[in-house]
Amino acid sequence: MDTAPASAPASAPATDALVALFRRALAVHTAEGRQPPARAVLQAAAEACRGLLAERWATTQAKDAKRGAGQRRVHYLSMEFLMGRALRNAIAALRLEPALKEELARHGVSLADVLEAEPDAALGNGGLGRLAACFLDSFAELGLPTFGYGLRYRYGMFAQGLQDGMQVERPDDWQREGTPWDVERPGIGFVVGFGGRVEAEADGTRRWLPAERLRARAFDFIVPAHGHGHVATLRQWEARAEQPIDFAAFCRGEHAAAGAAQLAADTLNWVLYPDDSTEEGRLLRLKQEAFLVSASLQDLVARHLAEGRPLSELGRANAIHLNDTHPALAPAELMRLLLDEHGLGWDEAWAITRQAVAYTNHTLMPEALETWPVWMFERLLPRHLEIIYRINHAFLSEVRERVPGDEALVRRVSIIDEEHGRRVRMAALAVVASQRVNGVAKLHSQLMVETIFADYARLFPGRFTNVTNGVTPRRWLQQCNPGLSALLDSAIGDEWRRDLSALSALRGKAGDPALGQRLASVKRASKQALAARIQRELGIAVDTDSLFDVQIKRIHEYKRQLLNLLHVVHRYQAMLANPEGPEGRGWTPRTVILAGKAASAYAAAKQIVRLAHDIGRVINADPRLEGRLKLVFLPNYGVSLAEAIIPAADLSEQISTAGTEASGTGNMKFAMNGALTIGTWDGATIEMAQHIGEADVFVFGLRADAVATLKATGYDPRWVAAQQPALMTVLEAIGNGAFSPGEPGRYRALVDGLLNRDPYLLLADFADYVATQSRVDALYRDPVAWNAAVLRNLAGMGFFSADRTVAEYAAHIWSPPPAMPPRADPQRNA
Ligand code: 26V
Repeated sequence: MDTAPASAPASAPATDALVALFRRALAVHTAEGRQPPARAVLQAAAEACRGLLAERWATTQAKDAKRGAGQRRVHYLSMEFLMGRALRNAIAALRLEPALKEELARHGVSLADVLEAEPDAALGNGGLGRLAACFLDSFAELGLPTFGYGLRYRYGMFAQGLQDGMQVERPDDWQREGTPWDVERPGIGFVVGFGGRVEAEADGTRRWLPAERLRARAFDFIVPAHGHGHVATLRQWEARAEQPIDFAAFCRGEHAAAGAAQLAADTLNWVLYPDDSTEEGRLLRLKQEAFLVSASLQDLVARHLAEGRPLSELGRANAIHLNDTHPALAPAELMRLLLDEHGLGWDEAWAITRQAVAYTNHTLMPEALETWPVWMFERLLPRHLEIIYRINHAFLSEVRERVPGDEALVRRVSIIDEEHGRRVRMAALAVVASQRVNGVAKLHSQLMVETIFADYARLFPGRFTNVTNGVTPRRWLQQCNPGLSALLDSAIGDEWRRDLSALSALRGKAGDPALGQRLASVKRASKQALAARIQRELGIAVDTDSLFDVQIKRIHEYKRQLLNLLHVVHRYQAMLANPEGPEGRGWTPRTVILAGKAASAYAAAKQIVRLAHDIGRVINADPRLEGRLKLVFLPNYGVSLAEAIIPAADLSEQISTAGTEASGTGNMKFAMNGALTIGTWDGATIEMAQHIGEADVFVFGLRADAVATLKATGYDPRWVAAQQPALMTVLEAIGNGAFSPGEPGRYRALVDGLLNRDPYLLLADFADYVATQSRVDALYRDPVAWNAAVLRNLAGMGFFSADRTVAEYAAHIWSPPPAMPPRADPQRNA
């Protein structure tokens, strides 16, 4: 891997030049004599940074274009990039903070207010999108030749409001006041077709005549490295109609009809997929995926040719990475470009495609495995469907040859599912076309080849591998937690800022009580800041000496926010029944903090949000608790809210049913910020425990093999509950309306669902969870021991840097394949 810097961080004269640029921009955006509004300052700062970033972008591109045979350019295709805010990262990377602060002081503006004025770029749902954003940061840091490719959604992930505790979704109009970071690329645009028909030419080649043609326009977001001048690019596509206005119709006075084509194009860009509950919604989603893939691959091919490289080298010089199956049309589109636009033969085109493509799976949830009805392909992507049929035909012939006589196997692995009304299985296409397929944590990668991809793993054993996730320590430690970062610098030096594995030096110092005390005071300051925010936004007073117990992530049944709530209700009941606490030792005060969005069509998840609110309302107002238990649901979870919450957490809840959470990445962010983890033996939490030492992680519950056995042998949740009076009391209170007195039956169905089915085994894990929470209480009462455990946690977190993750991808997945054997391939495309 080449990590040679293109240039150093902004030098002193460069900083002066940036400040001058900033002043000029600010003068333009500010009315004479007035204090500039935070938004104008943000705009000016972004403009100043953007100039330097654009220069670095040009230098980076020139260098990457000349890369040798040992290095490929990586194209990371993702429907989601959860970038969050950009200003703090940019000024950290450009070492601009001191100069900017000084400049702002002259205007009486605080940098903190300016940072808060920036809207989040929330173009993602959750972990998968945030991982893509962390990877961009590491792409830049490692100096890899890369392009991230996504869509420029007009509205991001919906904004979550709470009305009477119920989630309401509002559009996230994040571009309302412009997007100061985007660099428009006027020269770059591609036509993407949809629908129409395919004709056979006289020479046997196929010609696609699309009915609709959209133009993809490029907007670049530039991601700086922190240690040097290399940058990464996130190129996001926006759709425009080829003919934005039907002029004749307009002149006839048919104004709406005149704009219909542009409206159709706009619709494609409007929203990030919030749910899949309607057929129109699903069609639009498929169209978005095809648009992303086609524009990105046309861009790739054009750049490859512009670099003066032959098409035969395309797969060796370029990697195409599929972030889950959402861009899994890529192999079909690349085949189409190579066959129909560039005249290659099938075998050569397929060899190139196979060399280039790799795929990461991010979930084993069966409902998340994308399939599309064949009729949708016929309607939108007829040429791609032909190509997929031919890929499938060749693949199934190979299967029949290698495993003769097993037609059941053929049906199971076919890219076309014939049993549910003919559907295209996108994961099958991705697996068949990929050089490598990886999971995102060891357990997940193992379960992946044992369950959803078992047949493919037997057919292609060398294809499957694991790369455990990581997060960028720049955003998730240095920037969100300057207090802890300064403490680390003074305790072990600042090498950890360049190489996170240097955190291991803390292990030898974990027993130092003075260091523990300094750690505790850093934590206290973060908790005070969060408490002030909770007071301001929700009017709830929380005790900053209480244990901050945090679960923040998408709301989903498998993540078991409901198990957390069962514990809260149990604790509430136990505190009332026994005010002196277990064995008269008193109750360890706790503030339980939840945040997360429920998919808009996911009724069960929305009920959990409402229940959290209802329980909080009762508990927070009960004077008998004397403030020793609070439950807070912070609305509108997103990257920036996470950056504020995580440094303040004492305890991180990672309590998914074992075997369901592919990796988790929040778990890593918490541990890097000095929280201890209570968690199941699931996802990357397992590897965290192994790196930290199992004694310093609160592990509980059934493991994945026990979960599978219990389910296979017959799980009876009602029987489990009947054995545990304390659990029964919790369920009865919720089910009988103790937290919803105005509507006692509100949670009856939810409780019945647990007693009758409980597919995520909450009741089976309840007792161990509660017992483990008591162990947490006990350790918290001993600050010296707690702080030592926190330090040992930090010491073990070096492995979970996205820099390590991306370096593993570069070494094992994106390394150049051997040269292709020369092939005589007279066959043209067919
Ligand atoms: C989920 C949803 C839910 C709402 C509707 C739209 C939509 C679209 C896509 C998905 C896919 C979820 C896949 C995902 O985010 N997986 C997460 O990936 C993380 C990064 O690898 C990993 O840490 C998490 O464990 C895994 O859940």
